[in-house]
Amino acid sequence: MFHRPLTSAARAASRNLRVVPARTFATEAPVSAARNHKVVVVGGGSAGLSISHQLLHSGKFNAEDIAIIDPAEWHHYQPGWTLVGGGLKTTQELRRPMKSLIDPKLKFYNDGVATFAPENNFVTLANGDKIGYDQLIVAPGLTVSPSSVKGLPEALANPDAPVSSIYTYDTASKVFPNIKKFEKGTAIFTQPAGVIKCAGAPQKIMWLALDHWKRAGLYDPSNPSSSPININFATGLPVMFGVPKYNAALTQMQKERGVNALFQHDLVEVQGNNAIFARPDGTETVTKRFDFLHAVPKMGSPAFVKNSPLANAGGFVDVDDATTRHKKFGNIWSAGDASSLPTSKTAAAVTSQAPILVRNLLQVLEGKQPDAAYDGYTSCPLTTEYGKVLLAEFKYGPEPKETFGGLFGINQAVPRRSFYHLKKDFFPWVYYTHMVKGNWAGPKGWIN
Ligand code: UQ1
Repeated sequence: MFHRPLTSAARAASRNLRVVPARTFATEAPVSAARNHKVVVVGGGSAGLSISHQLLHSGKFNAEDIAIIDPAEWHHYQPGWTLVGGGLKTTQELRRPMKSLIDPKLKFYNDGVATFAPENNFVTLANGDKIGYDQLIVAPGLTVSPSSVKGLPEALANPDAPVSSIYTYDTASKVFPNIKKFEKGTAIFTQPAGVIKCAGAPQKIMWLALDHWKRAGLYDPSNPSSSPININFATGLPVMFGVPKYNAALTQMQKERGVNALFQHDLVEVQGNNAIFARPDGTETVTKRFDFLHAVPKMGSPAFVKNSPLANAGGFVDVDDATTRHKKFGNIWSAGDASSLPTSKTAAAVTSQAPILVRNLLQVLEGKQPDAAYDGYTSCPLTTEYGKVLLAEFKYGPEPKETFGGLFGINQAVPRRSFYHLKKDFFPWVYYTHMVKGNWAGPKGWIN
């Protein structure tokens, strides 16, 4: 067993973690001894793994100085689920056993977090164990909630219902069979109002499906009204995309391809073949009949974050937009989907956030001020058809920040085959071979 002297913060934490005498609560198991780490990372997703391994590579930590907490058995490459919906990959090939991705020098607690105690520097696991820390990184991601839409869980679970979603592991593999089965009638693709992972994905899957039906002779973009299939994009938002430059390209595409856009239509209920949408004023609802539905549930931060002292009003871990450091607790940090960082939630964003967080945390451990600033970089490689991707890349503003823009006069709002291969082949490869291992900083390339 590895031993090291406790730091003052860890000592303070351990004082608060005294073992409760079993005889006091004869019916309860005794609380196990406290464990302390220099850094505790909540979440073994894209952010948690990148950050843990980048910290480890700094050379400033010994075995088990850093701990990761995550209840999951599997780690999923979620950016690939759009390709699963398009019939190009399987969910099984995109996942890895969580344990296989964690360096043996990191302590892994394969359990969920129940509560935070930021004043006393420990977290309590679902099993009741208390884990103390000097520095805490909170990166548990977003929770996808199919039950946020009435009737949706039942429709998704029914193998005969023409209702599917790329947004969960269990339902992503239903999407392509449904696309293939569909020959006639009204297709609706939805996007909720509110924060979701990868805000471009709800239309990525629509563009792939449109292309499939076009190739099958079931949809003619130049003459949609005489086609057997008609296609609707029902979004809670007022536009196709939140960044003006890419919105212009995608709105033109929507019009040219004969897609009927229903803006500010927020799916609230699925009832048989009817989809019911809320409108912004909150009074009227709109009901649309469908023969094919791709639904995107609402999402939010996990309850143990939302109901904690760490959360802002929206439920996200309340960190500084530039440093990623918590606004109230100086030894707490956050990156990824559960953070309050006001940018689009993607794995690409994590490639930029992780090195900033790591640099700033190491500065603080040395008694210095955080000096690295995140600019809001994020990206959305948006499939517009089989073989083409529009590579939206932007930062706070939102303003474009294109890696290849300007090079040879490339305009990333124009879909390209090379971007498609980045999305389909390069990103999934670099993700598992380098990013989760702490060696990939996205547009900045390899670390070290
Ligand atoms: C990226 O690094 C990455 O992760 C491996 C993605 O996939 C999730 C991306 O979508 C993007 C855009 C990047 C950024 C890297 C480059 C080279 C633009």
